[in-house]
Amino acid sequence: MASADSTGPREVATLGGGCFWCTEAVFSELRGVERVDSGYAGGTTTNPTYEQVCSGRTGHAEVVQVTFDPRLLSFHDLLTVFFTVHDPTTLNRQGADVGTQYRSVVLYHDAHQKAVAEQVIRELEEAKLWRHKFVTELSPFSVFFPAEEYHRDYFRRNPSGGYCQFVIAPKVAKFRSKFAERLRSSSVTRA
Ligand code: MHO
Repeated sequence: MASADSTGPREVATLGGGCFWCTEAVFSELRGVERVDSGYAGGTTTNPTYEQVCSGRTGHAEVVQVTFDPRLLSFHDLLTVFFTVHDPTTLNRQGADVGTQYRSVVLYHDAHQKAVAEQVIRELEEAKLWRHKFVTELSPFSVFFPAEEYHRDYFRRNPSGGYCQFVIAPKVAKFRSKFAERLRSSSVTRA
C-alpha cells in the first residue's frame, strides 16, 4: 500500500455524500487514505440503527469517517474527490436516494477543515464543476456512530447487487478516470 509508516501524522474527516456504500468504495481506493468507516453522524439519536436512520427521523446522515495521512493527501484534495463523486447541488438527495440521511455534509473537525471546505466549495463553484450552487451543509463534528458490520466493504463484498452495478460502479469508474494519478496501487489489482 502506498501509505506511509504507521507512526506518521493522521487526520480524520467525516463526510456525507449520500449512500455510504458509494463513498466508502471510492475513498478506499484513494492513495493516502488509511481507513474508511461507514456510519451515522450529524443527528441526535444515540447508537442509531440503519433502519432508524432510513426513517429520516434521527437527523443523522450516512457518512464515512476517513482516516488519512495528510503528507500524502491534503484535506483540500480529499474534498475535491468528494465533491466530484457525489452531487453536492441536490438537497437531501443523491439520484434516487432521497431523504435528509442522504444530504451532502462536511462535519468539520476543526477551524482549518471548516476554512478549507469553504474554500474548496468556492473554487469548484467558480470552476463550474456542477451546473448548480452547492447545498452542502458545513457543521461541526460531534460524534460518529459506526454502521452495522454488513455495511462494511459493501461494494467489494456484493459486486453482483443491482445497486452496486448501477449506482456505485459508475461512481467508482468516474473516480478512477478523473483521479487516475491518485489511485492507490493496490486498487488496480482489486478492480
Ligand atoms: N437505496 C439504497 C441505498 C442504500 S444506502 C446504504 C438501498 O436502499 O439499498 O443507503
